[in-house]
Amino acid sequence: YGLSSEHPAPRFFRDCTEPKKSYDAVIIGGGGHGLAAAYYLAKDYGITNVAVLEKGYIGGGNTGRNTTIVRSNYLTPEGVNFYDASVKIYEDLSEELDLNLFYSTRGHFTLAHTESAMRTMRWRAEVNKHVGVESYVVGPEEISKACPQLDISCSGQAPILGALYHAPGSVARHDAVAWGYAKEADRMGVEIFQMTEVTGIDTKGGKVVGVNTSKGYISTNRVLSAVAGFTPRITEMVDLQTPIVIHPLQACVSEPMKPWLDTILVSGSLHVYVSQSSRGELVMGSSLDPYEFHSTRSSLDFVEGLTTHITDMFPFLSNVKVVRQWGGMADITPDFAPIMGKTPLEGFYLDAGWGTWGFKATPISGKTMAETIAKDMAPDLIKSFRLSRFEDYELTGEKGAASVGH
Ligand code: FAD
Ligand code: PYC
Repeated sequence: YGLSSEHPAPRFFRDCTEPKKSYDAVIIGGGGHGLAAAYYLAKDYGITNVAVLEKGYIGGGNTGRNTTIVRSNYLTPEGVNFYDASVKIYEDLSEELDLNLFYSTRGHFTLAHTESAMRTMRWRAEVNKHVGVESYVVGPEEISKACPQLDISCSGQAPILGALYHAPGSVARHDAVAWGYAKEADRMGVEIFQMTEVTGIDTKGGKVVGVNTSKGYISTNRVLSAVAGFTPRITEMVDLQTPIVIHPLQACVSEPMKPWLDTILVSGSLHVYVSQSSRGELVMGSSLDPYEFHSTRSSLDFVEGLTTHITDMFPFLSNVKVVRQWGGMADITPDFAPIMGKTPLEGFYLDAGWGTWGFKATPISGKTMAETIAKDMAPDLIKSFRLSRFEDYELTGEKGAASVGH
């Protein structure tokens, strides 16, 4: 890009408005996953005649609503391997995308307040160690050393017995991840269309042949759906059944404070988690709302429940203000693992079921979905996430590692 008035330098990516008549691949959804898939299609496979169609603005879905925890301390060896591959990409991603993602390794504690929770922590620690990921069980003294501000008795409500400590646990600037992938995909020729909604998928003889959009018809024989909480609306367009249900997940931030919280803390029993962002806000969330609901509204009930438990852990925060709260639409699967790969419809690829856990997977999901599209075959790393596992009764049970309560 030049800097002349005819070719002004774009801030991050070109402002594409009129889609072409046809593309080699169309990606529905300009969240982190769709943009990462576009980036790796271009970078790893030289497939650049690609359109990313986003009905709102890029990163405006769950990517820009999440609480940015990146970790690989999962429960199944398949899950640990997959998320570990993502953590490894994240560690060098600012350099790769030439954009500061504020990736910050903090160490992640999953607190256990009961003996049964301790058992799950030991189980996860052993699976993690077996796969080569740095996680181990620690006692209250080690937790206090890492976070002296934490009341280990939780105001007498639920004394902490120990925790799963995961050294690589990190946080990042969520929307920068979407911007970085968009910027680099655009540089390689991918076209990104904001305010462009896919309204239908055209098929012929069991194959994808195009998409209808708010900006007209586009022909293509490869379509990736990467729309998280909107997945049922897209799968409905091609009569594809999945077991995904949508539940709201809410979060909030406090007013900014000087840095004091170095670690990421999660309490499954109190249903809360907290970290401090690079601009000083406490980033906090709790469990899924217990009902199916397609909405991004946030509630008083949420923030009251959350702050009650956060002040059990940190009584001195009782006068600190919550300054923003919001909701996202989490696409939940029965086994709390994603759905990735090919589908029975030729040329229709699915990246979904990211529920409350997909931000950390953005790089590796992009990379593996790009490979699936380029080769029309899913790599081994994501085979246990295939859609057909539900009819084969071969679930990949990750509920015990899902972080927030369910
Ligand atoms: P999205 O970012 O939602 O992008 C999908 C895009 O598709 C949207 O921008 C949407 O507008 C677009 N779209 C939908 N339908 C259409 C259409 N018909 N046409 C065109 N565009 C369309 N995960 C973690 O790993 N760590 C966390 O700490 C964490 N915390 C979370 C906290 C909250 C409050 C929430 C809600 C989620 C959290 N998650 C977390 C989960 C994570 O946010 C998601 O799994 C992840 O962001 C999904 O990314 P995505 O790119 O697939 O989807
Ligand atoms: O997956 O670590 C996670 C997470 C934390 C909060 C929501 N998801």
